[in-house]
Amino acid sequence: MALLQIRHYPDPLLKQPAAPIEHFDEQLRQLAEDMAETMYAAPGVGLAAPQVGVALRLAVIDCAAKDEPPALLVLVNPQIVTSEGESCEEEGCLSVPGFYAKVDRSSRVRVRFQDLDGSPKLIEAEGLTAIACQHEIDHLDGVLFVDHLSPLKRSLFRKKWQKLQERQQEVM
Ligand code: K1U
Ligand code: ZN
Repeated sequence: MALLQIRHYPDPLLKQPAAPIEHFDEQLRQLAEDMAETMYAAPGVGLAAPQVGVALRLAVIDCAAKDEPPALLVLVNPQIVTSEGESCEEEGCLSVPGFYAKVDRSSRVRVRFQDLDGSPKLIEAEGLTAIACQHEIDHLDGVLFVDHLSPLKRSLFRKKWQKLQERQQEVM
């Protein structure tokens, strides 16, 4: 097991659509395991492979509450097949640390994916798990949550991000 380095905005890999996974081998299993460890350590409720520098369609999600047992979902080649309802909740992103914003999403989704053996699966998700599925699948398509913001909010984000970077340069 290993902790992986999480890439931050504006890393170009975060803007690149990831490639479908075709080989269900030990290397894929190891990547999924390392991504789960990295997500739990961050801590986060999801992580997509491009965030750790791997342009493949793999994501891990665990939205279990602290007092519940872990409920790890490993999604290989996930696709949203149906979306229903509306939600507008505050989101953050491990690749955009320190910035949070409300994002319009569907409140319920059905996601088709493959497991680590390549077997097809279907889940129905709502609440935080539905939001995490949409957030992580966006990462696989090269989309960040800030891309969903209005032009005005996005320009405020860019200014705030620049200031954060400048402040970080000052303390280094
Ligand atoms: O992909 C990522 O950047 C991880 C991100 C996913 C996310 C899913 C749903 C809503 C917002 C963000 C995170 O996990 S950000 C951290 C986070 O939301 C969290 C961390 C600890 C406990 C609970 C939530
Ligand atoms: Zn994210």
